[in-house]
Amino acid sequence: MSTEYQAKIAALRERHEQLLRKPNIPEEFGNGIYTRYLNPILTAEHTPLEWRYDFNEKDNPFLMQRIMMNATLNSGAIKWNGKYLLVVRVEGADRKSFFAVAESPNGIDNFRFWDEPITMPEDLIPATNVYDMRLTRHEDGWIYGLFCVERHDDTQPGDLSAATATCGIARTKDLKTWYRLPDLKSRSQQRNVVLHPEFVNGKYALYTRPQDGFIDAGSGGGIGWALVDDIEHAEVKEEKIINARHYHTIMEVKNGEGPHPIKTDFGWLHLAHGVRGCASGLRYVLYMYMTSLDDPTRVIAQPGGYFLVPQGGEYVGDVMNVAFSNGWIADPDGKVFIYYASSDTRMHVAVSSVERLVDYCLNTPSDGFTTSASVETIKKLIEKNRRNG
Ligand code: M1P
Repeated sequence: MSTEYQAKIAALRERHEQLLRKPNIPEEFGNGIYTRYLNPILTAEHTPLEWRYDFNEKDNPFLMQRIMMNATLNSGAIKWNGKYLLVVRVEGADRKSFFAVAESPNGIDNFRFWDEPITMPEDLIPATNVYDMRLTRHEDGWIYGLFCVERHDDTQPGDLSAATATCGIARTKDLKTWYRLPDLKSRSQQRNVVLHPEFVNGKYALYTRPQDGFIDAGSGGGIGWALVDDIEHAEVKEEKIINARHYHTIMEVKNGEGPHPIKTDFGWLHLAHGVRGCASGLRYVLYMYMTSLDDPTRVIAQPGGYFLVPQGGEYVGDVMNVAFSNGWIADPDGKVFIYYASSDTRMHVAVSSVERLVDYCLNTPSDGFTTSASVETIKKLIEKNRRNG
């Protein structure tokens, strides 16, 4: 290898290392609910150079990227051997998403991909695309990954963009070797399906998101709940909507469960996304709600409006105006790391605590669904502050 080529590789590696080691910085003035960190934690540029470059001078004299990466987004999250692990949706320039693990020692920076992407076994009918894994360490002893499986909708042969969304299910003990189970059977298409971490009435419990088409939630109603007898042959037989969409809210068009809920003394904490339409297209924001410990299908609190929205540069990306989360980690000391993607392009972290999130859920006014209800809520707070001097 020529000295010049060696120097070019060294410079490339040095730049990459600098990016991976860049310390993250918390925002100075947050909203009291969580603290956002200013730098994205993962971008396409964070993917290993070995995935993108052929380092053989003879074969790649111009040191070109042979395989380009487009985005790192919607990541499942889990604490594993003391490290903060994300199962990242990496998207190549060819538009195909695949899963790859990135780990950090502290959850906020220094994320590094493992050497190779995950080899996900196929179900009987191979997928065209897979994405958005939700990780659940289930009490049955397995770690499950539930994800969206996209295939062409062959009932519409003339339409090259017609697709179907199904929930893929795989499980692992080490996040390296994955065992694929049959896809979830369901009358409707499904995306954003999440496995509850505990058995409920001796059954596996799923948060579902029934949808009429690949994009349209349509008559789906909202976030559903289904009990499944056998995870190795999972089927949605009965489904009830536990968190419905509502006119003129942040989830008027669609919603979907984020990561699996966090258990607290006061109930299950849920993070979800809501979608509404506006002149510039769809706007994806995050919101929260809580369900009862006795009955995880009963919503006991739901703050009105959004919890987190894209900010500044986060608005811009492949799909503009999107905040999406399918991963968070609650540490034993109560700290919560919320991993979210902006505009289907890059990953970020915001940090909060179980205590704060419970306070947020239980004490933020709910949506009164009309302007006058919102004004009355504001006036009540003003009055309370007057009384407090
Ligand atoms: O592009 C925004 C998001 O759109 C879909 O989410 P939903 O099914 O709720 O509309 C998903 O494709 C998701 O990956 C994507 O981030």
